[in-house]
Amino acid sequence: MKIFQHVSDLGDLKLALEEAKAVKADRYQYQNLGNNKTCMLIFFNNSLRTRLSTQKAAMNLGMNVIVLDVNQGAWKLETERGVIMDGDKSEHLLEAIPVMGCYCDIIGVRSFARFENRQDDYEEKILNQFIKYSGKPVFFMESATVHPLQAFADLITIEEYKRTERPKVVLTWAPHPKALPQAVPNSFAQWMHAADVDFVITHPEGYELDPKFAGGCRVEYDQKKAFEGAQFIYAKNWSCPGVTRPEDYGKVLSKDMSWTVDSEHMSWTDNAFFMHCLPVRRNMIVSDDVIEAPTSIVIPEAANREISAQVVLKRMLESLN
Ligand code: AN0
Ligand code: CP
Repeated sequence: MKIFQHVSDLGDLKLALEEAKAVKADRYQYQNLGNNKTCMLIFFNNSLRTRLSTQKAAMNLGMNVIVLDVNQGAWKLETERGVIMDGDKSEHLLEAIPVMGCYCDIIGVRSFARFENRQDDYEEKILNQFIKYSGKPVFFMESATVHPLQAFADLITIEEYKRTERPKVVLTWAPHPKALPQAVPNSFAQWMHAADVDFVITHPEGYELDPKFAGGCRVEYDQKKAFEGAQFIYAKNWSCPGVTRPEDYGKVLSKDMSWTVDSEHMSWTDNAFFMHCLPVRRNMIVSDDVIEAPTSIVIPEAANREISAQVVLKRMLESLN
């Protein structure tokens, strides 16, 4: 595997889930696979889980790890070609990327949506430059439009906790004070559509996800109806994807607190498990009692980030020549 961006990059999803299970059962069985190989993690944005779980996964495989927070200590980077660099940016991404590629065997990059220009974000302008100019396999650690390591961990978690063969899984929008990217819901929709689950998305009008990711997924605008019979509630805020009104891209269209997942919401479900990728704002997205309930699986979900990262790194190591 040379790129990890979409669910299709894993090939057969059932096989990938079996591999995840095997890795979890003995996460040190490949501890020599990554000997003398270096994993570089580049962060343009903050992180707790991705940073720690991916380092841990790389170490389980015997890799060396280098982490760079671009905004803390590196030169300020220009990303546009043709700019006269007479401002505060000392280096261009077009030199920085191949230089980073010199020092590693595999690169992970986190670079969120900037919300300046929908087309730039949805074309994955930054990550595609890493693919083109680093000369190394690249895995996405939340880009402008996707967060595949999260979605893979989410699917592993659903597999572990499901009580029926084909559980009902609901992705629900919930309110948040600031504009957040669509990467997590985009990937979650893409992965759930590919998985063997009964998947429903619910959100206020105007929050329709891009069909590139959620095409073919069922949308139910009535949150209560969507929750009925659900075995997994996956809450997440996202800002306007700008599908129907491009001028609204990245805007907060609603802060409707009736969408906050509380115990009344959970009572509409089939005793559902509560999931969220974290970090989560309590009593905006989810009430204290729901996230603290025995049916909340946010911590095992986060724990599975180590497993999803390890499967991805293992496959990338196996395809190095
Ligand atoms: C980010 C987001 O919503 O995409 C990261 C989630 C994993 N969340 C925040 O910025 C709070
Ligand atoms: N869920 C997730 O990716 O968390 P971090 O932003 O802390 O890495």
